[in-house]
Amino acid sequence: MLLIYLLKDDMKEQFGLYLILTDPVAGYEACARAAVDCGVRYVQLRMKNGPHDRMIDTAHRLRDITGNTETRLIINDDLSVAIASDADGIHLGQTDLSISEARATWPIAGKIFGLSTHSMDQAARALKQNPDYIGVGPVFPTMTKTDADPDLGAEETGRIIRETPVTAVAIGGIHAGNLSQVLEQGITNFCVVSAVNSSADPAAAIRKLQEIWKGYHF
Ligand code: 3NM
Repeated sequence: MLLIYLLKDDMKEQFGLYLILTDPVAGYEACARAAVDCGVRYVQLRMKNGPHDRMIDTAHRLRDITGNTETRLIINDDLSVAIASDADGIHLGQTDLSISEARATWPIAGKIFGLSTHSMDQAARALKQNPDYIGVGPVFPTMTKTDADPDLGAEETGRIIRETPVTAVAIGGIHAGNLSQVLEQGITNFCVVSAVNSSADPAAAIRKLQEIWKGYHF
């Protein structure tokens, strides 16, 4: 039994902060550079509105910044942008194309396919699609996602993530003031938008979150 749990945990990446970039006050490039400098493992480009050309252009610029670094670039939703910029992966929502469709369209070894989930049931069903990781949320109320599902709370998010045998990332309403509540549930990976994007000094905002995380993972 212990071995099964050890093997399950082996499949899970432990990286702490996963940063989504949406309209950062400091600008996309400054924010991506801060993430690279702080050793953030994942940066996702999530531009919901705006011309496709601008998204492709921004993705290319972020690719230049993250290329040959430890930081992986993930594109939200739009597979054509992920392919055009040779990103490291794509993040899909429950109503986007399926992971198997995305893998079939982008059959390059090593690309990362992530999926959002919003309940224990969705997380369990997501596993059938064999994602590289799942998002679980919203943990807390969020102003960033207008059509967010009801918040799960830290405890239920923890229960879902502990039950999930693939890498999972908690998301939604997480900031320096409540991150401890998330980490206390044994959750290792967490994602933020506004906690960093709203800061004029993204490196400082990132480091603050990383310091809190280090208090639980030394
Ligand atoms: N996805 P903030 S919540 C992009 O529940 C996103 O899947 C969510 O932004 C989900 O950190 C969310 O500013 C918004 O609350 C997260």
